[in-house]
Formats: sequence, structure tokens, C-alpha cells
Amino acid sequence: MPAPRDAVLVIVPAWNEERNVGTTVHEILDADPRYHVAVVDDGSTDATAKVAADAGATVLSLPFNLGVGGAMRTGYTYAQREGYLRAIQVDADGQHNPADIERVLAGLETADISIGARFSDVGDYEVRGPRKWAMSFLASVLSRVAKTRLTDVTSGFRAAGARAIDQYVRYYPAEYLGDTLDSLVAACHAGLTVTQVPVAMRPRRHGTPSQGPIGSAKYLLRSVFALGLALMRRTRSTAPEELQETRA
Ligand SMILES: Nc1nc2c(ncn2[C@@H]2O[C@H](COP(=O)(O)OP(=O)(O)O)[C@@H](O)[C@H]2O)c(=O)[nH]1
Ligand SMILES: [Mg+2]
Repeated sequence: MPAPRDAVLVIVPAWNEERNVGTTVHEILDADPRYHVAVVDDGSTDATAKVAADAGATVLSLPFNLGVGGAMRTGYTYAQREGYLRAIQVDADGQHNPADIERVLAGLETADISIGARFSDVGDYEVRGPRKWAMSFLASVLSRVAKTRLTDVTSGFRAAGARAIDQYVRYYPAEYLGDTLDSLVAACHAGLTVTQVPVAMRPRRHGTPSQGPIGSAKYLLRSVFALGLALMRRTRSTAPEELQETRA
């Protein structure tokens, strides 16, 4: 039986989040009865899967660690199979406020993908120095690709309508940060539309991020190169058609 038309699959990527995932799942389920939760337990070595299941989530357990992108693709595949028309990523660590899910979903009324963006004058999220430059560079490139102004393109708090779910099942890269950027570029190239809504991010509840400041700076730099490749893919894949046009 397919999911009810107004149901929303909330996909929660989780890697060793036994201390956070229970609260996160409870908060999501309490926010709205139409929210169904799928926790993608990505080869955790702690009790993440059990805590998530006890809290009322469907748990998709991967046999080994694939990274956030691999986990999200798993979640979107599940959404497609179960017939959900809307899905949204919410991190297990508590940074994404379930009270904002509704706002991010509202963006789907006008676009295929809606990004919950930090620092759109809401909240006090701040980055400085090279990280800030890299993020605003990436945002300006992506804004051009998406043909709309985007300010926070590495945010994982993002919703997908039915067309975007299908697109993500076809293509979703696994690399940290590359997952958010490259999937967005591919979606835009496939003709999907993007919008952003302002949200405030909360601090991670327990534990430390999977990447420290040096790790995330390194990944950010890699993403700049990966983005270049993603943009080139488009050039290559459109070239033969252009060639045909000039021949015709
Ligand atoms: N499935 C999966 N989730 C991960 C992995 N690394 C981090 N996460 C989850 O992705 C979310 C964001 O990760 P986090 O380390 O907080 O990254 P940050 O918020 O970008 O600093 C959290 O819910 C993590 O549990 C991973 O390798 N696989
Ligand atoms: Mg986090």
C-alpha cells in the first residue's frame, strides 16, 4: 500500500548517534502526525538502530559506512518505493529543528527542491575567514546554476518533491559536502527548480561533528574542485546535441 498523499518521509542520516537520535525522532513525530521517520543507520557501532526503532522510526541499516550521501540515496530510494510524494533530510544530531520542517516543506509549493538556509538573517549562525569565502563562492556558482539566489548550498536541511526524489534515486554522490553540492548541480541540470527558506540552526546536542574544522575546510576545498567537475559534466553531456543542431 503506498504512503498517504499528504505523508512526508523524514530521512535521518545517522552514524553513531545513540545519544541524539532518540530525541530527534521523538521531536519529529511529535511535530506532525503526517511525518514518518526513516533513520538510515550507516554502519554504526553503537546502539543507534535500537534507540531509533524504540523511538518509533523505521530503521534502514546499512552493513557498512557509506557516508551521508550514500545514506540519503538509500532514504530516497525507500521514499520512492513506498510512494512518498515529499521527503526531507533532518540530521540526527539535533541541529535541524523539527519545528522548521513545515517551513522548508512549504518551499516545495513553488520548487522541486527547498533548502533550509542558515544566515538568511535568522539565528546567529556565523562562519569566518576562508570557510566563509569558500561558502559564498560556492553559493554564487550554485545560484547561477539554479537561476535563483542561494546563500547556503551545503545545508543538509532540504526537502524534495516527487520529481526530486526520482532524480536523487538516479544520482546522489556519496562524498561529504559533495553530496549536497553535486546532487544540486545534477538536479538543476536535469531541469529541476530550487528555492531556499530561512531557518535557524541549533547546536549539535551531544558528541562532535564527523569532521572537525580542518577536516571540513579540506572537504570544502575539495568541493570547489568537485563542483568544477560537476559543471563540466553538463558541458560534455550537452555537446553532442549541440553538434546535431549545428548539423541539422
Ligand atoms: N549515514 C551517515 N550519516 C552520517 C555520517 N557522518 C555523519 N552523519 C550524520 O549526518 C548528520 C550531519 O553530520 P555532522 O557530523 O553533524 O556534520 P555537520 O553538521 O556538517 O558538521 C548527523 O545526523 C550525522 O549523524 C555517515 O558517514 N553516514
Ligand atoms: Mg551536525
